[in-house]
Amino acid sequence: MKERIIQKAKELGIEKTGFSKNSVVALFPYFVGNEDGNISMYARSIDYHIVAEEKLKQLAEGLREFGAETEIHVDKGKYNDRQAAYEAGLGFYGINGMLISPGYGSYFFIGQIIHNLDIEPDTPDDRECLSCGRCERECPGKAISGGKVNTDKCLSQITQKRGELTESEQLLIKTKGTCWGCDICQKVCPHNRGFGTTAIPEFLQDRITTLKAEDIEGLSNKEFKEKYGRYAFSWRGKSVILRNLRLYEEE
Ligand code: B12
Repeated sequence: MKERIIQKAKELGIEKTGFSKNSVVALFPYFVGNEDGNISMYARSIDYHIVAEEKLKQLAEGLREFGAETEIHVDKGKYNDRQAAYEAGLGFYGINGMLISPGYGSYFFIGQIIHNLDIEPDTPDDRECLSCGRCERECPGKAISGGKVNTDKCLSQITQKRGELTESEQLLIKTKGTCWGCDICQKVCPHNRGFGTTAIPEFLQDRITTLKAEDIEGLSNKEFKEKYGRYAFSWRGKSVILRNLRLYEEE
């Protein structure tokens, strides 16, 4: 059964599939090479929720042929996607909190199909992070320490926060020039070297790498959703991104 599921996943363009206790876990690599921009790399193409859910829907049909009940989850609050992928043998933890998978580094999304079939789980990958400490040293908010990420200090989290930012938070956005997310702990990571670009076509198309305040300030919320609603940077709405852009465009 495992082999048939893995084979079906491959036909759908999913190269890495693993099995945790109650889910089929799939990885969706998104690295497209080095490009400049002020949007984090994960949010530059059509939203990964849409892309992964579509592929997992088709894979779930295959599981239902074995009589399974299935539920698809990509990035949903109560499910720990990294833990599921770790248990399914698809990667190991970096000290930056990221799950790292040989061949993809940490530039991949994780999706799961929860099911009720009796499938033997895979074994976790016992490789380890080099623990070189570059991510700790280079993290703009000094959020990484002792293999844990303090999310309050994580720049990705700060760019996504609603409302008023503290002065030090504003300074971080200003100096790093990001309007959404942060890639620094991944960019400096030696595990993220020496592999090719993603083969998932949706991640290569319609890319937006940079936003300017003038692109969005004249738009109503509805127009913003119409123009950018298919991108993962849009879920917080227009005002959060505009606030971030204005912080460093004012200079
Ligand atoms: C909330 C959230 C955020 C928050 C908080 C992140 C955080 N570090 O907790 C914010 C907005 C900051 C964020 C940022 C990012 N996120 Co996010 N996020 C999530 C979400 C929705 C939940 C994460 C969570 O709270 N998990 C619960 C905690 C307890 O688990 P954890 O984060 O894995 O931390 C534990 C492990 O690291 C474990 N651990 C550490 N070392 C070891 C070693 C061993 C051996 C073991 C067993 C365990 C272990 O200990 C930690 C505490 O228990 C998940 C999707 C999901 N539903 O799982 C995506 C997810 C984790 N995010 C993802 C991504 C891509 C990002 C960003 C790269 C986006 C960006 N470029 O800005 C950054 C990365 C920041 C970072 N260094 O972690 C991907 C990660 C893919 C990957 N390769 O790891 C996920 C899985 C989404 C997805 N489905 O693809 N994220």
